[in-house]
Amino acid sequence: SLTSNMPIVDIHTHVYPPKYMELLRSRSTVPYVRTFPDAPNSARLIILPDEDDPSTPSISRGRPIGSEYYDIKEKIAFMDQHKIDKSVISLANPWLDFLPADEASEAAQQINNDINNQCSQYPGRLYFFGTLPLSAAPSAITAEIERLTTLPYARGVIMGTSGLGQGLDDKNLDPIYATLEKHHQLIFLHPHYGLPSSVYGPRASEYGHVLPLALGFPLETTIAVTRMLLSGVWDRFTKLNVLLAHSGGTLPFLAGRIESCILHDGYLKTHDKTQNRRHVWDVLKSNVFLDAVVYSEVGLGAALEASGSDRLLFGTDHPFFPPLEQDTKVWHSVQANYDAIAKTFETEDEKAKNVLGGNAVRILRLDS
Ligand code: 5CU
Repeated sequence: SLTSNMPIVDIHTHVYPPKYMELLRSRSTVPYVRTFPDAPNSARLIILPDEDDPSTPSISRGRPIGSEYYDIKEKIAFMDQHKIDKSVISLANPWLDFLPADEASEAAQQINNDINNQCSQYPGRLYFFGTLPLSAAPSAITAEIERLTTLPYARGVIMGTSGLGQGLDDKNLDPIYATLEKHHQLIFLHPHYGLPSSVYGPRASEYGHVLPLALGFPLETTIAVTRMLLSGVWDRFTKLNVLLAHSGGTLPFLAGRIESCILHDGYLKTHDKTQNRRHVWDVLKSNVFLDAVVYSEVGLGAALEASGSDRLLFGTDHPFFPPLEQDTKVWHSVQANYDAIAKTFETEDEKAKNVLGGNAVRILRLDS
């Protein structure tokens, strides 16, 4: 808490700063923000690829969006309520993935300046992961990475899994990975696109957002990272650091199976792709950081085993997953992550403190 010597740091906490809200409000295709005639006073945020079905009643389309998404005072109030000393805020999905190439660079600059400005209002309490203009030319993307190093509160970048449009195993990303590696800027890798909606079956609309959020998101992350591994990203960029959302999706749990499938793959063997490669276990312990946003000590245990307690970082996912009951002050989603850490490190106070904040301060240089 604010009084103990080790701060509590939330590294998974989102904002839509004013410039991005302007953009969302100006649009009528996903992603967008709008009100519907039957509820003119409550705006809805429509961001996921399958949320825009016109047959869905407007009161359940997307999710409600209020000032907790863009008013930085509300972020600070949430932090105070939950005993969080520092937050590393990031633009929420889908970032700028959808913008035409000629608009992306300027939008990224404005949004990064906007968020840096939000941080500057609370020195020492707020830092941020920047946004990249991924639809622009690679030179524009690397220019923004370089520019971010001059913004005092920037501590890395947030990215989805689409990369330049073809995923994170795309060789055309090499200059971007090289620039990030050179400047010691980590990638906060976060899902957005999920899985094709056909996997959820014909009754998917009866299940709210559970299947895409609980399973689509983590599997998307797992697949993206496995593609990076298979394409040799970490063989070429041995110092490239990635912070994986939601405790790595299912990567810690499935790492053994991934290694076994590589070992038994005849195609990879005949194409000489299994020699001199770095193993997923090595990458998990050298290049990967995992957030502790998994809501249970079972998942946290897998993350801990895979990457070690010095690579786990507390997060909340605020302002997503608010309590559905009115007037609940402490969010269940946040408490579940606190409880999982407390149970996992019941007898290891130092490690608990590091996961809650010490690791973030060290890895993201939050004391400077
Ligand atoms: O509830 C959701 O849709 C989301 C989302 O889109 N992004 C996120 O980070 N958490 C929850």
